[in-house]
Formats: sequence, structure tokens, C-alpha cells
Amino acid sequence: MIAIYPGSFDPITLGHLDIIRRGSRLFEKVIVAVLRNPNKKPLFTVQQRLAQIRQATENLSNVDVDGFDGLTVNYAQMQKAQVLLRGLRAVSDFEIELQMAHTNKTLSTQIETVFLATSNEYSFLSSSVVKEIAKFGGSVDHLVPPQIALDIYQCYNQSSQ
Ligand code: COD
Repeated sequence: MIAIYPGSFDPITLGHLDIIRRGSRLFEKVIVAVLRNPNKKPLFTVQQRLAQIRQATENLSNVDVDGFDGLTVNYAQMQKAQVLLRGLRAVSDFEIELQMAHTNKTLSTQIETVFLATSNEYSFLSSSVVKEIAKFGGSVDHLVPPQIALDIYQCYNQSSQ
């Protein structure tokens, strides 16, 4: 069975990577799919995020990384995937995720959303938290892979000069 793990991943965190690692043990293939969203102003371009995620998942042989436009279910159908993989941290996630899963079900009855509960140590972690800490000069070394931490520091150093 093929699963799509769709998201913004701006940037990918150890919490996302935990879901990818665990998903890769459950499914034949996991495609990490980065949404090209023209309405958002991201920290990293889609090309940068794809490169970061490829590097961070290079040890997982059944994980692919790709960008997509438009509806996630259309992309999933194009990839012949049966599952949308999502992570759940808290009740606040659950409300949004449930609405998304129901919406996607109305768009395609063939595709199921599967949720993995966050690992305890990452339950507080989000891309926004990482950006907030780095923006104010804090360390994110314990929250993202080493190369991505360097990319983040470089972004904020440049923007403060
Ligand atoms: N532990 C576990 N899971 C986590 C953690 C963590 N620490 N951090 C994040 N996650 C999970 C999130 O809950 C989510 O499931 C996933 O990882 C990705 O998170 P993000 O924040 O990078 O990505 P999102 O949630 O912004 O992605 C939203 C989509 C791009 C999937 C959505 O907007 C979408 O499908 N857009 C395409 C248009 C569409 O199809 N719309 C109809 C559906 S509403």
C-alpha cells in the first residue's frame, strides 16, 4: 500500500521525521509531498524543502519526496496511493485533521486518512515553534536535523543584517 504524507514542512522537524520513519514501517512506500502554496510566504522555497527532506530521509529506502499543486486527493490518485498519512499532536490538531479527513473523503471515497499519534517527546513540536525560537536567537539543534538547523540559522542571520 502506498501512503502520501502531505504537508508544508517549512521546515521539516524531528516530529515530522518520526511520523515518516514509523509510516515507512507500515506502508510499502511513503511519498512525502510538499504543497506548492502560492498564498503562503515560506521561510524555505519548495526546492530547498525538497532537498532538505531528501537528505533527512536518505536512509529510508521506501520513502520518496516530491512537490505537488492542487488537491491532495488528486495528487494521491495520480500516485496510485490509497492512504493519506497525518500526524496528531493534540486535540487542537484533531479538530483540523478530522475536518480535513472528512473533506478529503467527500472528494475521493477511495482514499483513507490514517493518523499516527505523535511520539511523546515531539508532542509540542511544530515548524512554527522552530521558526519562532530561531528568529529570537535560540537553538533549534534538538528540534531539526543538523543541516536544517544550519540552514535556519543562515536564513535568520541574513535577514537580521
Ligand atoms: N508530531 C507528529 N505529527 C506532526 C508533528 C509532530 N511534532 N508536527 C507536525 N505533524 C503533522 C501535522 O499534524 C500534519 O499532519 C503533518 O505533520 C504535516 O504538517 P505541516 O504543518 O507541515 O503541514 P500542513 O498541516 O500545513 O499541511 C496541510 C496540507 C498541505 C496537507 C493541506 O493544506 C492540503 O491538503 N492542501 C492541498 C489542498 C487540498 O487538498 N485541500 C482539501 C483538504 S482540506
